[in-house]
Amino acid sequence: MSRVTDSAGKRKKKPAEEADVPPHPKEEFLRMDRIPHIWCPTCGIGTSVGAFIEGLKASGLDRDKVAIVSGIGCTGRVAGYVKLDSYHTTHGRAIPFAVGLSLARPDMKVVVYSGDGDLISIGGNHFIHAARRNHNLTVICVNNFIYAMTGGQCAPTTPLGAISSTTPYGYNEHPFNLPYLAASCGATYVARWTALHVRRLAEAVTEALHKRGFSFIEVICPCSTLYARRNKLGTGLDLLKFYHDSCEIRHGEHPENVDVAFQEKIIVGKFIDIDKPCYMDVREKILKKKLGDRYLSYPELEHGRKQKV
Ligand SMILES: Cc1ncc(C[n+]2csc(CCOP(=O)(O)OP(=O)(O)O)c2C)c(N)n1
Ligand code: SF4
Repeated sequence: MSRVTDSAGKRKKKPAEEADVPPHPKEEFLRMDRIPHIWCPTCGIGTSVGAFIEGLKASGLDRDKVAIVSGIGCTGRVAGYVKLDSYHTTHGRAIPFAVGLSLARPDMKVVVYSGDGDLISIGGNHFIHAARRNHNLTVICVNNFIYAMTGGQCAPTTPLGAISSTTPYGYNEHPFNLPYLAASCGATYVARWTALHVRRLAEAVTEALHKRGFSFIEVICPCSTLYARRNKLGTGLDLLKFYHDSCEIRHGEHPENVDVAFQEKIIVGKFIDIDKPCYMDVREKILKKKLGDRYLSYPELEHGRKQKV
């Protein structure tokens, strides 16, 4: 880095803005004033965000019509770093915030980006009902198998036998299979990739963003600091090598068959892609039938074309 001299003649670092560093390739999509981020070296969350941005770009969606909502956790930081309309909500409540936003602004695509603890543990009930109602949301769940931000406690996704701060002898509960959970609750698009599969993940993001209804992507990501270290799995890079050697792509596989076991084969791919009317469409059809002309759809309310009855 080039240097300048201060009033005392001492050499000092140039301010970051003036330094001769090339701009970040994704600068346009990031809140650079919040960078550097908090994530540890070789954590997979940032890689997933890179793929998300690529998928968003490829979708061609107007960025003013896309919002991003996160809960609390290491992954919960994502909404604050991505330059969209962003909401950093309370732990486990990303989905209800997103549902409210999506109902109030059906012209927007709302993305929920959060951790497995946030979405499936404390937020589990919201998750299953949003999928059942087929709300028009894209939910991206970074599954690092633990509650990372709070010190690596076990989560409902921790593989049987894995060590966490609260299960020092190994996790002894059966974890959720997230694609199976999402699909059985009614999700219309379900895929799983890892932080290694950046191009496939970006493609999945594009597809999910174009889906009308509840689309779900699980991204298996290394938590190098807590999960990998405690389980003696090396660094995040070692986990990427493990994904490389142990992932099998099986598009169309029944989600029932994609359980994750500790350090065993991981089935990835697009498992579900179906069409089903989303919550707003069903609601509109029923209300129109019942209320006839008295029913005001969202654009009619917005532009005040009719008087409210
Ligand atoms: C109501 C509430 N309960 C508990 C917490 C503490 N808490 C903050 S983040 C977190 C877990 C985060 O785990 P996860 O969602 O998997 O995200 P990660 O940090 O692994 O990315 C917990 C339990 C909180 N902030 N609020
Ligand atoms: S604690 Fe784990 S999940 Fe959190 S930033 Fe560090 S590596 Fe990533």
